[in-house]
Amino acid sequence: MRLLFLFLFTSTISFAQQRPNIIYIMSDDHDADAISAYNKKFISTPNIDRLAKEGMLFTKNFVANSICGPVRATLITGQHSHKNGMKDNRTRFDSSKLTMPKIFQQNGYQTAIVGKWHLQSYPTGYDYWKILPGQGLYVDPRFISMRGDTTTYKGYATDVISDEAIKWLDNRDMTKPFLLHIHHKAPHRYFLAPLKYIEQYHSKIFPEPSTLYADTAGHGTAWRLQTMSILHDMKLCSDLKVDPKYLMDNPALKPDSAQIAYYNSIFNRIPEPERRQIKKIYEERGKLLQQLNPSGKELLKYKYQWYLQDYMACVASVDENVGRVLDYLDKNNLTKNTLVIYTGDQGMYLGENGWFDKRWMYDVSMQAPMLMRWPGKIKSGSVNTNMTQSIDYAPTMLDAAGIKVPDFMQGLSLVPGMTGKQTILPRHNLYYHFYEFKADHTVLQHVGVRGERYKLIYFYTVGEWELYDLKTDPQEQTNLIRSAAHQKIFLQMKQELVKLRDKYDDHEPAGELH
Ligand code: SGN
Ligand code: CA
Repeated sequence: MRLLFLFLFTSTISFAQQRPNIIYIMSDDHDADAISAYNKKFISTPNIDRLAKEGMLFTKNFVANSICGPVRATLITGQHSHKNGMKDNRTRFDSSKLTMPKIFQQNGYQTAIVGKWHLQSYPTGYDYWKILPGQGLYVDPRFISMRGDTTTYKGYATDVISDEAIKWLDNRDMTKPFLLHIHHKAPHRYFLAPLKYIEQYHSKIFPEPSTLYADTAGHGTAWRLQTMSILHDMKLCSDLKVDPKYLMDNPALKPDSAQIAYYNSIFNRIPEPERRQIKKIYEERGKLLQQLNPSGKELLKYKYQWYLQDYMACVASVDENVGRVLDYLDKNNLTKNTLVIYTGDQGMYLGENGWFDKRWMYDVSMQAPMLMRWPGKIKSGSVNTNMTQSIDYAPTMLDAAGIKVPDFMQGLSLVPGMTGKQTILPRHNLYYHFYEFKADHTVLQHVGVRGERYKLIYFYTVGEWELYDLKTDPQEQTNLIRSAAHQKIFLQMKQELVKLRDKYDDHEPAGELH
């Protein structure tokens, strides 16, 4: 009897070991340019880069609706927003839906999520969860636990999320394979890093994008309506931590009471002595503004540098914490049988067009970083240049675990491409639909299609089309919609768009696209 039990026990373990574990790490607003495996000009991220070195870098990974909650709903459903219902950040995700983590559970996996959730309803399908309420806090973050209570944890968000994820790994049921989601808050706005990284980054000078000083003249209504300009919309006191006292006598820069309150709420959470030390570093910014009183382009020049200094300092901490998780896998003999995926929820403007934030179908915000490591399955140092999309995440994870991908999922499994069995994905155009206009940064609703060479966008509430040639104009500055030479391409792309809308069953806005 004991022998039989031992046999059953060990065979359960070996069966469990055959099925891979999956760790999916997603940071908030982490642009590919802020990962050195993609771009070495801004920051060195040796730990995230390890995934590319030992695995695969996806150079053309895109989202379907460049905004937080919707990407997260797509992650767990494998569906476009109109199908999973989560069209914008204000929607409440219907947690009774069948989702990817639920299917993992049904197939004997242990499932867990720690960090940012942002779907308004509580997670389902996870055996364990600990989530940040809403956007969460950088310092001493609060977490909602499965019991429904909210507890404050001492420390910096990225460290605490990793601590909690590692704690879960330590206490998990070792007989089952696992699916673990680690969702960081950083480097989301208001870009607050730990002291050691603020010290490292506050004096760095970053290269300016060639479109930093671009203006909206000659562009469409959507460009005119957006409120995501670093010069006009990024806040000195909250986003860039300038002490209000340096701005009070300056009529052009004087903060309102809400900004002063925001500044105080950020700094009041930082414990001493760090608070004093961090304030001291940021004093340089206030003094500079007081002495030089820059405006227009000159002010933008400074704001851009300060934005990148703070953003990259947050990324440095994310990278350190990815390293901690990879070390844990090494030390616990888990590296070989674990598929590790790193993504950001979408791209992020780092000064291109003079902007911050995301939302647009332009490549800067539609592209999301994606790196994967799966020893023995993915060849180290490989690069995947197929156009992949957020609808593919769930099918890929299920397929990697040998679980059938349900028909309701709209994406493709990337496993054949990851394991060298397929070089070209059987899909040549990506569909995109953004909805959240009347909220932050006022980017108009749009639908569109991205092909390998051309991109067509339709801002349907104002009836304006944009067509870009991604080969000759990768920064998407010249709208070719009125170019006589491009009318044939316009019609072809329009047909592709109609086809994709049929394929994915999206009928909003109703009627023909004129
Ligand atoms: C907050 C930010 C916005 C950001 C949204 C959505 N403003 O409202 O800049 O676009 O979140 O971000 S802030 O003043 O509160 O920082 S998302 O990543 O959750 O989609
Ligand atoms: Ca985000």
